[in-house]
Amino acid sequence: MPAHDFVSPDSIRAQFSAAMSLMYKQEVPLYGTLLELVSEINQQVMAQQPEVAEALRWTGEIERLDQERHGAIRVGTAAELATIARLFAVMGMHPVGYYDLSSAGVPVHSTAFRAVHEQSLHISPFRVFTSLLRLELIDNPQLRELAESILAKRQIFTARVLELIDQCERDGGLDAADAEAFVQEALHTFRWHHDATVTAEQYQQLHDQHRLIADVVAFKGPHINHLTPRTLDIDAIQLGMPAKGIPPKAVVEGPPTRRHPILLRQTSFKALQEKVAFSDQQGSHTARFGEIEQRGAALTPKGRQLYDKLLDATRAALGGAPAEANAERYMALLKDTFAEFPDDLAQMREQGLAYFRYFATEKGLAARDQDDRPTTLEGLIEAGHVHFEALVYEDFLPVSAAGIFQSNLGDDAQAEYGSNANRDAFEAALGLQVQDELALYAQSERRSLQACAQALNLGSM
Ligand code: OOG
Ligand code: NI
Repeated sequence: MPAHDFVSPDSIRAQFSAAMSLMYKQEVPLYGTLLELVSEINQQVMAQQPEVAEALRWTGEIERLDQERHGAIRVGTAAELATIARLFAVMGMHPVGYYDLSSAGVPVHSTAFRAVHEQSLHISPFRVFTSLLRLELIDNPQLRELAESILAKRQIFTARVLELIDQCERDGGLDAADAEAFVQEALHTFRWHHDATVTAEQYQQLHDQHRLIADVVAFKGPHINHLTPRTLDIDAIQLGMPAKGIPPKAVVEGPPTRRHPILLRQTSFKALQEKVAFSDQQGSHTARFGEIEQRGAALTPKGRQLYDKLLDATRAALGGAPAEANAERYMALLKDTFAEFPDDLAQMREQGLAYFRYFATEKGLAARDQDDRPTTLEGLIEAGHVHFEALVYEDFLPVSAAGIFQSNLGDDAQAEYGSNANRDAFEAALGLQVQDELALYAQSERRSLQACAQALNLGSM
């Protein structure tokens, strides 16, 4: 088959993201309600704050906003993770970043599968936060063995999707019919299964060790546990949720409200209780929930250090993890502490706190052949020949992720695993190295500068 008949991985990802959203709407109707709320609020923000719409137009994010979402899954074995990586690769999604959640009492480590180039992200920014269960952290040998033997027996991929992955790797792509079949077949891996693979008693044993272990081990596959749309105003969402019959978690994770958002702010609502059929009797399980997020500027190592320092200081001042009882105090402390982080794009740029994208303006293009035009980046910006916008953060935050896990596992599910980051073990299971998100942002920034230089007829900037 000639290569030109292949569907691009970006297009397969866009199809898959749409199919996943449709499936999740059917499985979890509240997700549909949430999408409506998010779309209402996004329209409102763009109408009331034209500068926000303008910034999104510069970066092109306005075109991806409505289809922007991330999902999350939890797999049980190294082999499952390695095959998931191959499945996502068909859709141009690659593992970016390593997240250790053991230090937050969750026995998993994770990566985010996503597109890595800004042009691909523009077509479909769909990402999946993917966690691998760490049975080695469970100090109950019998239970560990039980879990391992149950996991060893399951096959979370259809035979057809495995064939299509092989075929794609062998031929270098999939044609339209195969791509469509791939999307439908891949969806099966992420579906909710009403039938559990264990008895009610086994479920209880796994659950008593950690709720998350039951969620990963007791079912036929890694059901998608949430699908998260992107809002332009998470405070409005948090306020608007109860009126729509959606009870939010106590606090919004991440940085406080700002004029120029940074990184990622997230809130979620509690898991659904779902009826399940154990192999011997009926029962129920809570796994799936809803989440909403607001994305802002990707921070440089220096900006990220400042963010981490201010978040730590907030938590130290609070004297514990934020929860229902101290939510108001936490949000107030967060706001005060973060006053140290400049809320101005020009300052953030001058201080090297965030990554940016640069654009040649009409004025710059009109002046590109004049001898006396400025030629340095600073000069061009000052003269209005170059415009800049923050580069949007495409990744996740470990402290926020832990907060999302915890709120849905119940505050009683706190466990202690110490800090057990083991990126090498994760990459060995994955069969690949995870990419460094900071390098990706830096490359993206550099490409935008090169494009500017070219458009303005300058050798470099
Ligand atoms: C993943 C939780 C983390 C996020 O957005 O930070 C997450 C999970 O519960 O499996 O999705
Ligand atoms: Ni999430």
